[in-house]
Parts: sequence; C-alpha cells; structure tokens
Amino acid sequence: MTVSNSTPKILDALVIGAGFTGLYALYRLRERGLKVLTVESGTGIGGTWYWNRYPGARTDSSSTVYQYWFSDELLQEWNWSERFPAQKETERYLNFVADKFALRKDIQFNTRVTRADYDESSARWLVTTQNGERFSAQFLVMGTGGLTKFVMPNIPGVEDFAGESHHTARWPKEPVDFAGKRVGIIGTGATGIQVIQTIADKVDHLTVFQRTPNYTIPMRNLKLDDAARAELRASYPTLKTRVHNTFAGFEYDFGERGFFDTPPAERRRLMEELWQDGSLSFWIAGFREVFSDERANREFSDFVREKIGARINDAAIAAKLLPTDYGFGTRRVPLETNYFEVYNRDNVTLVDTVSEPIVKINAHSVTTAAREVPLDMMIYATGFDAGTGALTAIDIRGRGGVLLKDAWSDGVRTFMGLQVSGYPNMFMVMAPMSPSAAFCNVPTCVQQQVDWITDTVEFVRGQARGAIEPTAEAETKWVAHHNEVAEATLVPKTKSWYMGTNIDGKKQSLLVYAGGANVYRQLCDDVKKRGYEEFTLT
Ligand code: N01
Repeated sequence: MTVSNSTPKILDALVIGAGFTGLYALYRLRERGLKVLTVESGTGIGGTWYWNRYPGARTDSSSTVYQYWFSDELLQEWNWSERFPAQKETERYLNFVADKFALRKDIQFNTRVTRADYDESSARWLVTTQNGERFSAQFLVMGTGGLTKFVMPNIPGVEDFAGESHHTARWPKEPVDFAGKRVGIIGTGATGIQVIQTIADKVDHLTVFQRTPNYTIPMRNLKLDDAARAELRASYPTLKTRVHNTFAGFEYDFGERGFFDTPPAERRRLMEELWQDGSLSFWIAGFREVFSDERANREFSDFVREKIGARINDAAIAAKLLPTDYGFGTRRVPLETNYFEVYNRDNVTLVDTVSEPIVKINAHSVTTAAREVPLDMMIYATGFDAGTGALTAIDIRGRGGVLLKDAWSDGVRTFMGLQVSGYPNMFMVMAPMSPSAAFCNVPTCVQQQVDWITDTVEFVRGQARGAIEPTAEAETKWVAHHNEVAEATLVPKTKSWYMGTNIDGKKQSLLVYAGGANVYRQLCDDVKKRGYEEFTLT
C-alpha cells in the first residue's frame, strides 16, 4: 500500500464512524474545546442504522432507552412513534441529533480509514484514508462499532449466483421487489428472523437455510401516542440514571430473589409475566442464574421451547425450529413477530443445513445434499466478524510499528475494552472485553464509555505528557478477570458470534464482558477516581 505524502490535516481528535458512538464522541470532545473531525465511510449518518436497512430491521431495545440522555431539550423534542422503532425511525433520530447539535459540519463522509500509525516522537496518530488523505491527531477514537464487518458464508460458488443478491448489512437504499420471486435466505439470527417474518408473504416462495435454530421472545410492539409519550417522558429523569445501574443497561433488571429460593409455581408465574411483557426482560430481568446454572437454564429453555412448539403446525418442522443442544440466552435472544407462523405457510420451506448441508451455490439455484432449489434472489443474513473485525480491518500500528492484528494473533487483549497497551491515546468503544452489544443496551454503554474517554482525554490534556496507555500488567489483569467472569457463565459452551465461532480461524473467547454493565461502569469510575493508576503517561 502506498502512503500519500500530502500534508496531514492537524486535529486534536479524529473519530472514526458516524453512528451512535461517533456522533456522541464528536459532541462531547468538541464541547470540551477540542478540534475534532469525524470520518465515516458511508454517505450518511447512522452507522449500524445507516447500513442495515433490510426489510423488518428494528431495535430490540425499547425507544425509551435506545436514545441519548445528554440533552433534556432533545428528550423533549424527539417523538418516538413506537415502543420498538424501525430502522428508518432510528436513522431519522440520529440525523435529527446531528442537525440539532450542528455535528454535520465536522463530519466527512465517503471517507474510509485504511491505516493509522502511532508516531512515538510526536505522540500523535497519523491516519490515512482510502483516498490518500491524511490526518494527524493527538487522540484517535474508534467509533467503528462491534457489529460492522459483515461476513459472507464460506460456501463454494457464492460468487457465481447470477440473480439478485443482498447481504443484510449492505441492503440497497432503493426498494427491493419480492413479488413473484423465489427467494433463498441463509441465516436465522436476529437479522434473518426479522427479514423472514417481513418478506414471507411478499415473495412467491421463500427457502430458509437454517444452521442453528434460535430461542426467541415474541415482541410486544406498541404505537405511542402523545399521552403514552408524556408518560414515558415523565420517567426519563429516573431512567437516565437507572440504565447505568442495571446488568444490561436496560430499564429492567434481574430480581433480588434467587432462582432456587423461589418456589417453582412462583417461578412459572414470573416467567409468564415476563413473557407477556414482550421484551428482552424475559432474558435479563428474570433470574441471573439463567446465565450460570444448568438447572435454572433448563427451566427457561423448556419454557421457551413449549411456547414456540405450540405455534408450529407440523411436528417435523417444529423439531427443526426448536433448539436442543444449547441453553436459552447463551447466545443473543432475538425478539420476533409471527416468525414461527411463517413456517405454517405453503410458500415457505425450511432447510436444516446440518442434516442437509448446502453443497454449492450456482448461477440460479442452491444445491444441497438432498435437492436443488431454484432461486431468483439470495439474501445473506450471515452476520459479522464481531468485536475485532472493524478494528483489524484497519492497519493500526502502535509503538514499534506493531500491527494490532498481530498483537491480537494469540488472542485479544484490551484494558476494559477501552484501550490496548502499546497503542497510546487510541480509545475504543463497543470493543472486545467491554459489555458491548451482547450484554448491553448499546446506547447505554456507548454513552458511558464515551463519557469515560472524554474525561480521560481531558485528564491527559491537563498533564505535561501527552499520551496515555494502560500498562501491560493492568491489561493482563483485566484479561484474567474478564476470562474468569466468562468461565463462570454458560455462555462459552455455546457457539455464536459472542465466542467468535462464526469466523473460521478466529481464536475463541468471549468477546464481551459478562460481569454486568453496572459493575463495569463502577470499575471504570474507580479507575478515574484512583487517578489512572493502571496507566502510564508518556
Ligand atoms: O448475525 P448472527 P445477525 N451456512 O451472527 C448463519 C445484532 N442485531 O446479523 O448460528 C448456514 O447472529 C448463522 O448460523 P449459526 C444482535 O446483537 C440486533 O443475525 O452460526 N448458515 C446465523 O444463523 C445480533 O446478535 C438486532 O449456525 C450460516 C446467521 O447466519 C447481531 O446483530 C437485529 C452460515 C448469522 O447470525 C448479529 O445478528 C439484528 C453458513 N455457512 C441484529 N454462515 C436488533 O436489535 C452463517 N450462517 C433487532
């Protein structure tokens, strides 16, 4: 790769990404008087909500907590129309934020960062873009997102398909017409489920290629009117503190009472009640033992299987759709709307790719071990190289020119997911070993981490030395703590992007901190209070 010799633009901070993180980091750092620029590879605001515009995309967090808290004016002015807003509405919200706080003037679109070099003599980052543009910044903030680098399945012939073909993370802005088409979809995670339930009645025929069935919860979405919004607004002052004090950054949390201290009939009553709430509360506001105890987990798993099974007419199809070889909640639990009823339709076929593997993809069909499926359109809802993918896609070179990709070749190491030893003044958000998308309502953890980073940047600017980084020792301790917390849960027993098992050759470890967003927030606050003992300044 050639590095352009153009004169770098001088900044205090460069933020990469204009999603939830990038917008907030720009706002906060600019507020503290820094000269900041945000660069974004897309042509618009939104990050995840810009790219993932597939049919049916919406949040699984309620709008009341899927938002920014920093401005009371914003909270009063923005009107959510639904309990679980669709992609378009969330994208509109982020654009509204960008306009209201005049963020756009400091955002450069169509700008993909390809390389970032730490220059030890000046203690600055030299950042290069795909177009050869260069920036020199004291601080580098990676708002690149935890679920950004999308992956295509490793199936022979995937590039040979001659019909229309879309990955959900690169869905076109123009409408996609499904009428009269035979559509195939690979992937039944949170994304695939939303697509399938939305397009099943619009296509001629839908063939779903499923590798792993999921435990899900029926979403209870509601339209919000002025009265409902007024009621919710009244709860904001309490909520904005509460979300930082719950296990997963939501409005709800686990009860005080232990699973085994609660009689079985009472447990069942509580499970039914949470089920009716139609949110992720069934997962993360029941009993915390669901994450750590096989027996408690089995009770939840059986409950969900019973509920799902009752909705599927054909016993053979039900058997394919019911998870049996892993426990409820040990991978992401999607919310769904009439998803299982889709499989009662005549125009939908379910192919279990474990018992009937896909052999190859051809120009106009998919060949499995048992049949040939003619198709006009392929949809790939095949997920992401989570946590590390967006970071290692950039050639990030720290002290001694060491590539981050190489530094992580034996396994990821970070200090609280915020920094990496050897990469001074590079801050990450939603990165490995922090409680990102898996176990945290994203805006809660984004705001907490950006606030911490902003305070840390201010701390550094008040020192004679201009760069901060965690010591290798502190990092080793965090990695050990992170792993210990992970091992105490059932999560590592299950294959998913949480563990990196969806990526060939990726070293397997839990990517997200499982100790709780509330505990993590307290630990981050303690680091600041102790005067950054775990860090060195150079
Ligand atoms: O990705 P995934 P996603 N052959 O990795 C399958 C967030 N999110 O985009 O499970 C056959 O979960 C793969 O199979 P398996 C949320 O955090 C949030 O759905 O690996 N199948 C799986 O079924 C979520 O967890 C929201 O066996 C193949 C699917 O592709 C995260 O994003 C909405 C295959 C990938 O599922 C990622 O979700 C959407 C192959 N070769 C997403 N390769 C909301 O808040 C892959 N698969 C609503």
